[in-house]
Amino acid sequence: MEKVRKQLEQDLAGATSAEAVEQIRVNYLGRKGSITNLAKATDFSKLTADEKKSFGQKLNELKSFATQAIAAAVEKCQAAAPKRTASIDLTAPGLAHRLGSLHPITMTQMELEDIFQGMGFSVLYGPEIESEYFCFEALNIPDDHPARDMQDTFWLKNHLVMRTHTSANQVRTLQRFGAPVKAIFPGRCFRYEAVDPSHENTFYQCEGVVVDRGISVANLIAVMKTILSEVFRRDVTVRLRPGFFPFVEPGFELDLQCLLCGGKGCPTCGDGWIELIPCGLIHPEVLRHGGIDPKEYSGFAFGIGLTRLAMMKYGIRDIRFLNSGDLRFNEQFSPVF
Ligand code: FA5
Repeated sequence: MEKVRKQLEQDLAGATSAEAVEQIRVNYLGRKGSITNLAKATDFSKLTADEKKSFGQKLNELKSFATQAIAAAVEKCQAAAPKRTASIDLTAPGLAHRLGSLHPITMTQMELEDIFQGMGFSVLYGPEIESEYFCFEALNIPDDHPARDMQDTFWLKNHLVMRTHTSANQVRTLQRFGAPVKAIFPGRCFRYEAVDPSHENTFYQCEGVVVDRGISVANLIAVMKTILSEVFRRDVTVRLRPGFFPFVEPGFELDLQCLLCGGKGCPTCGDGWIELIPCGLIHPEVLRHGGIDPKEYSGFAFGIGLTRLAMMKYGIRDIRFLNSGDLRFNEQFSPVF
């Protein structure tokens, strides 16, 4: 045991790395190590009881000496090892976090809200699931009216519908705020549509109403012109033609010359024109449903095709991209935050 102990001390004195000390530990205390072997190589049957006891004690002392000496040697080696330099490169570019981006429809809606608020309009939001009354009846579209076929939609129980147009919010607004009132209500609409490059079953409109004394078509056209020049910030060509909607009289269709093909005609617009903003003077019957006296007040209403406006503004040729949920598409339009 004395020999083994001396040899161990010598070995440890010569070890200069933690790895070397580990090898020494295996050599002495491992399964086949010299200290372990001491017990195996001893024929205990030849020893007296006292000798066995004394041998056992000494062997235990040697083991604990070896364990402590090895631990101390490891510590010494670690302390002597050169300090690791920091592995952080402070000049390396940071990790980019994907923060997300705004959808082109959201950006267009936010921009419209901003512009209209600047002109003194309130921004209101109506329910997407609507009563038949607000979606049709209050807008002069009775049950058997052909206009209902033009806006076929998804019906729910209890005569509720997925609203086909944001016009559903017109009479809600008139009833709630009375006259005078100036408000827009952007939002999602739903129709049972054959989907193509310019028609979706789920799309956005931005409705607006202005009711006051002496409101005329001239006011309507002035507001529409201002909106278009603010949104596009360049000259765009529009045309105004008569349009029929049971809730306005007279009614107009304001079309935008397609900005994708310059009016030549393309798969998105067909004939070079995009139907963008139907509008007109609010029908007296609608004012009455809103609790407003048509002899005292008049007003105009418009329903901007917000999704199509976004397509024109951002040069999107197919409406189906907008609901695709494809981030590669969405991220092209949003500013970096
Ligand atoms: C209406 O929805 C009327 N409520 C608009 C209105 C408001 C008229 C106030 C008068 C006064 P229309 O069905 O034409 O009208 O739709 C209005 C606009 O929404 C269209 O010009 C078009 O730009 C857009 N739009 C309509 N259907 C779809 C569709 N399936 N996909 C994408 N955009 C659509």
